[in-house]
Amino acid sequence: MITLRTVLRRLTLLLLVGLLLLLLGGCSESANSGVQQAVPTPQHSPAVLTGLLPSGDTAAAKQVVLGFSQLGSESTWREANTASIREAAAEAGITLLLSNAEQDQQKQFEAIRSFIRRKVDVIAVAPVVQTGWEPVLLEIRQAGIPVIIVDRSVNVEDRSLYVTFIGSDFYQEGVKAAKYVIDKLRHHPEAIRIAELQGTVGSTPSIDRGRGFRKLIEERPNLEITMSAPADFTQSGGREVMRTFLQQPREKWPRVLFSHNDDMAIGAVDAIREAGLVPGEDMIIVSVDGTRRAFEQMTAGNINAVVECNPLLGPLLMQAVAEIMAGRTLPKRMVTPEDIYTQELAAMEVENRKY
Ligand code: GZL
Repeated sequence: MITLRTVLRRLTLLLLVGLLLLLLGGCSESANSGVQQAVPTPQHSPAVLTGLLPSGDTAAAKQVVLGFSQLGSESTWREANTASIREAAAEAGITLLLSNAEQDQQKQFEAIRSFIRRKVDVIAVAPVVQTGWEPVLLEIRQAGIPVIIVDRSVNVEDRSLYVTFIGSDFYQEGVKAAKYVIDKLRHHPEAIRIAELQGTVGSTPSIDRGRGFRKLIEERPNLEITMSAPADFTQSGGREVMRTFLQQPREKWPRVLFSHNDDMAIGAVDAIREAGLVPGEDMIIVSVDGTRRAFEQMTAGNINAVVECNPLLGPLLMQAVAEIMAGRTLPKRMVTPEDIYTQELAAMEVENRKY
């Protein structure tokens, strides 16, 4: 016969067991909510495999879509830049929507508005020129999409319109080029005329390389920039503008060429040779970028020195995207490390060039 006492004892036991189970369940729940559980990494999310997203974040990891407005395909540098970004996106498992604006800022605006309509997770922009970006950056902000500026910079009052700017220190590139020229001609006190091939007018690299170069040259009374014109960072542009420089009377011909990029310098080499001069000897040539083609020209003796400007920004860009998607902050400025190479080093380095 079951007494009341027995019933009460069994009910109490049941209650205690239920309470215990409830507490254990609650702990594992709070453990889940308090600390990210290391869930098994799904094989399809390379972002985690490449360390872009710590495994603990895989619960938050989703197929990230990056809209990238590339300014054009004007040079060897640009082609390497685009390839680096495509490869890094594929490796990171990030879906890349890439639009080539063919050096037309309006086309960049159109591409960005299409990214907004498609509600991408992050927008990256390589701005063809520095000015005119506030309106479209405000549209992106109103859409609540984070922006990364890549390669070249934008002139905006409100720097909160973008998360970070990933690119080179172009002013220092100009300074390095000038230091090379000053050192190369240190035993030449006579008046030295310098020609300058500018890049795209209004672009950060052209503005800042020119400023950095002039800062040092202006301190040397015997060095003067006597010819300067834009050639849009293209090889054909460099050849055509150098041809016009050399249509001047011979006594006005420059002794030095400072070219804002390798492609224009390589085009200028053809024009210099057509005029009966020996490039690299009759005309000292210093350029910027550090492409394999420029190293080959240095090895051949046609170009004297090249200041490196690294186009391989893909991995850094994808890391920045991953940080933003993980809710972490980034420095406003991320500068790519660079060097300068001369003819003496070119033969050893040429095979190492990745672009
Ligand atoms: C520099 C980049 C410039 C390169 C050129 O970061 O914007 O544009 O120097 C390229 O070769 O066309």
